[in-house]
Amino acid sequence: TKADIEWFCNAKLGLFVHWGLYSQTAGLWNGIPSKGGEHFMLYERIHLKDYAKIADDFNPVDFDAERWVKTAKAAGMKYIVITAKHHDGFAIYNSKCSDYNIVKRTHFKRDPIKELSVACKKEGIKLGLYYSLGRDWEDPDVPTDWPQKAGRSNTWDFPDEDAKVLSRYIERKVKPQLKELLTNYGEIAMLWFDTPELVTKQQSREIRELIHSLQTHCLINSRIGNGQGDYDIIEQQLMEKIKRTPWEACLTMGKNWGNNRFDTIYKSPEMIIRNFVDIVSKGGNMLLNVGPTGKGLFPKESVHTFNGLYAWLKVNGEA
Ligand code: FUL
Repeated sequence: TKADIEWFCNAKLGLFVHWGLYSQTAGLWNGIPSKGGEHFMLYERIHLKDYAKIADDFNPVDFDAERWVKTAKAAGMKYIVITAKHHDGFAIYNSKCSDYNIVKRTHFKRDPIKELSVACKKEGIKLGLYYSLGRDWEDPDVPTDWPQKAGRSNTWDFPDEDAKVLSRYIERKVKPQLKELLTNYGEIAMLWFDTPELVTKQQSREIRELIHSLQTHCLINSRIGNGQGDYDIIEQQLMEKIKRTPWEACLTMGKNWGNNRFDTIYKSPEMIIRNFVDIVSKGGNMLLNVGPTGKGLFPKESVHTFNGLYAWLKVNGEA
């Protein structure tokens, strides 16, 4: 309803967090710079059994949910959206319906989404979850639409495209995982979906209904597909024409979304602030991305930007 989206229309600024197995390798695979950032499993056609081994080393002992949330809050952010599951299919929460997750596969064994939900509640920050809908490189049932749309699915472990049935993946993994995410972590402010191209209108509708049957006030971004979202997304292109409001522009500070040691050029705090002013003046929110390291820390370049953002907001009465 209109009332549900009101907080979002006034939020202006949120923190996007891309964090997963790709944060551990951070651009290096077998000692060689890999192609593709958080998409490197796809770009390098890495077999699932090899990619899954990253979990043996992924032990983010420095992860401190409260510190993350406080940093975001101090920089004027009103909400956080974190990758519960990115395209690689690996969940960074305790999932009962897929063992391919941080609690079952890593020595870390903790549930970051749980810890973040507690910290967000304490600090009065809203928590949203990114969920890769149309891409999942762990699942054998996601068709690729090859060659027009390369990369949607894992064609190297699961080459038989004719055998793939998207609805099987949706019923087996997507819906059960969404149920978990909307049941086990208190109030979820929004679900941030991605890559819905092959999802049918019926499927988008069913997913929307499922979400609202569990949490009536949960917002949904437009990438649930088929016009079933509550707000529009603009990714990295700031001057694009806005089709409708409410809307949100998401941008990275570097080049990739996930932490990458070869990301050397970061947008300056000034550039981020200029973008922020531009977005907000057109009625949007800025969802600014950070890619924490494999140890669970925000890169120093990002912290520098947060500080700059905070200083500007303070001077201008926004913080
Ligand atoms: C894109 C993804 O492919 C990127 O990895 C990132 O998550 C961005 C926000 O959305 O579609």
